[in-house]
Amino acid sequence: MNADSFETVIVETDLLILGGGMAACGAAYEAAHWAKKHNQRVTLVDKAAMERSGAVAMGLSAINLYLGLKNGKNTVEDYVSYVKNDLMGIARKDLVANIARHVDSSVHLFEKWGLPIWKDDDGNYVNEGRWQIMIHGESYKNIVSEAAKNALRELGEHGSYHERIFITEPLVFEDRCVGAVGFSVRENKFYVFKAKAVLDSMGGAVHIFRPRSVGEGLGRSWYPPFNSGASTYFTLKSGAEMTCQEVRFVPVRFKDSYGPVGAWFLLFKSKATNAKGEDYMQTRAGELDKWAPYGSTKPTPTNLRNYLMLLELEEGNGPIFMRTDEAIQELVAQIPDEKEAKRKMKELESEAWEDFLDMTISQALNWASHNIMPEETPSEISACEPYFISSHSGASGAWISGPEDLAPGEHFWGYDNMTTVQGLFAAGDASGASSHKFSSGSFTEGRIAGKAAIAFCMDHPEQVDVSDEQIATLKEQVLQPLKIFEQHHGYTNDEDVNPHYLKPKMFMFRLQKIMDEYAGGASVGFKTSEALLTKGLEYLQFMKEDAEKLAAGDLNELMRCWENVHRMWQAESHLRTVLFREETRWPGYYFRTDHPSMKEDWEAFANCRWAPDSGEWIMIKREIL
Ligand code: SFD
Ligand code: AMP
Repeated sequence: MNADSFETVIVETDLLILGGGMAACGAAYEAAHWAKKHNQRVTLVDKAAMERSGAVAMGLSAINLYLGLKNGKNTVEDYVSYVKNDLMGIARKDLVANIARHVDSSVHLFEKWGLPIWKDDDGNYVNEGRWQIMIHGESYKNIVSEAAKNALRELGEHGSYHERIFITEPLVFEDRCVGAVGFSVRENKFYVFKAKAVLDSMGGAVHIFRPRSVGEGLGRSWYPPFNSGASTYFTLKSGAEMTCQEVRFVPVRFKDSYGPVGAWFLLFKSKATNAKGEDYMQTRAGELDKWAPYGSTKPTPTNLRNYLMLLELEEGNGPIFMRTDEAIQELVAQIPDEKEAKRKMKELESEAWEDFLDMTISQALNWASHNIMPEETPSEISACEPYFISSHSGASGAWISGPEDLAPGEHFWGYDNMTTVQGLFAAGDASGASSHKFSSGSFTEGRIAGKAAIAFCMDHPEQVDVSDEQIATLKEQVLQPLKIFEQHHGYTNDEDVNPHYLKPKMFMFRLQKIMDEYAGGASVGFKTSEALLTKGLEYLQFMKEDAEKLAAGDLNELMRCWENVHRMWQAESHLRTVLFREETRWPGYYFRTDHPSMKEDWEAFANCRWAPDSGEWIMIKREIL
């Protein structure tokens, strides 16, 4: 493929939304409303097709953030303290509260657009847990993306969405983000998007750590393989400050096919036990005292639930089982009438299968192929490899401005959700320290950011132009892997093995090996130390040098090259921040063997910034306000 044949396409807009997931859809929906009023243009760019892109591609079986404020059962404050406890004290209260106070209205919109939400006999939503409601959500993403597209269509020539364009680099001019560049994954086209404000909402990251699924299972993971660290790369390369880069998420899932556990624990009230049938949440409750004050909060923080399970495995008490059989039997036993009990059994069975069919279909296939009937057989669960997803129970992302009415002075700098770089906004998995926003909260945060970004466009009407020279350099850089391949591929018989270059797949394997073995991946029981991290960073520097030699034989491989460069930056910010925080605060996510307990002086945010001028990494400790 000839890199010189690429056409350059320039798109000018006011607000540029990067990504087409939950946050991006929320942003498009809200921004379109304000853009129409103020005659602004909105452009959205997704690497995939919006109707099935991002984490919600397969659908979801619950909406994990709904307060039901109208019913008066919960308050925003309740939610904020739940999130803060779950993250062992590390959360931005202003950001969490801002999402929580607006999220219900987003859920009501989803229902209006056609999302079927479970209802009880009185017409109320069926809660899975205190904050979660059940949905028939196989088509969740189709429904939400259609609404976002319609909102953009309503803007006529001022609104557009571009699919299958992979965003690679930010356009930065004098400390302001003024657009992005990328390429089509279907045609030989290099894209330049020039904008007044840019919203980074390209999700979190997977396949940075070596997955448990290797060999025949390669590519299977809990988190969607399409999200590969673009959000973090984009904000880092723009020079923005990042937060909580050490706070990865290790979900516990049904083993090997990554089926979710929430419905089992919360809706079906199931227990997880070791192989001897002991409920480790009971037998190991004493361990929680070591993690005071968070160990004693209810519910037990996610990472501590993981930790108790990991201790069982360390002592050789595996496998760990989700006791689906006991849970179903117990629910049925509560019904005295035999006929009614039979009906209930059928209902529970169908709900159990739907939970997987709505969002992790392969888990249903796994059950079917192993002759598992959940009402009769328990299933193995296990801790997955780590992911970066701040909208769930992780927290990594950009350090952003809070809302003026809630944020303490230092946490407000003009526009909700703006990063420390002018004109660059972040939402969903791209923004940090506001965990547990989930699908509904990410959409809501997108709305908040979209509205603020339009306000920024109004206040900064000047169109900052980027020089042709800068664009030409970026084009050269982005297409370089194609050139390298073209130049050298004839040198060997096997195009994948060549002394002049390396292919993205091998590059990814190397990154995963470093992260797994040195940064506390699944194969080493999530343990690491200063000595290991320092060695890991050393190896990562070699990788950075070798990244110059990445080669791509076609457009798909070009995308893979850049995905892995993005992953590498996410990995580096993670390694550096785990090293910076000299304590263990989330033992079920990672454990620093050289600093095995929580320290009072680390009840703080660990932030970092990569300085574009000098290439230096700056580590910053910030107070929790
Ligand atoms: O329970 C580029 N989540 C769940 N949330 C719920 O509310 N209920 C559930 O039931 C959930 N479950 C769940 C969840 C996640 C996953 C992976 C599973 C199960 C298996 C969490 C939500 O899904 C999550 O919070 C939101 O989706 C986050 O929204 P956002 O917008 O931050 O990310 P996204 O939706 O993944 O979208 C990312 C977009 O970016 C695009 N993209 N575009 C251009 N250029 C690039 N270089 C790009 N890189 C990525 C993507 O294509 C996508 O459009 S439960 O099991 O936890
Ligand atoms: P999951 O399926 O693990 O992604 O969980 C879905 C939702 O249920 C999230 O809001 C989790 O925080 C919550 N959750 C899962 N397991 C538990 C548990 N054992 N106790 C409390 N909350 C849980």
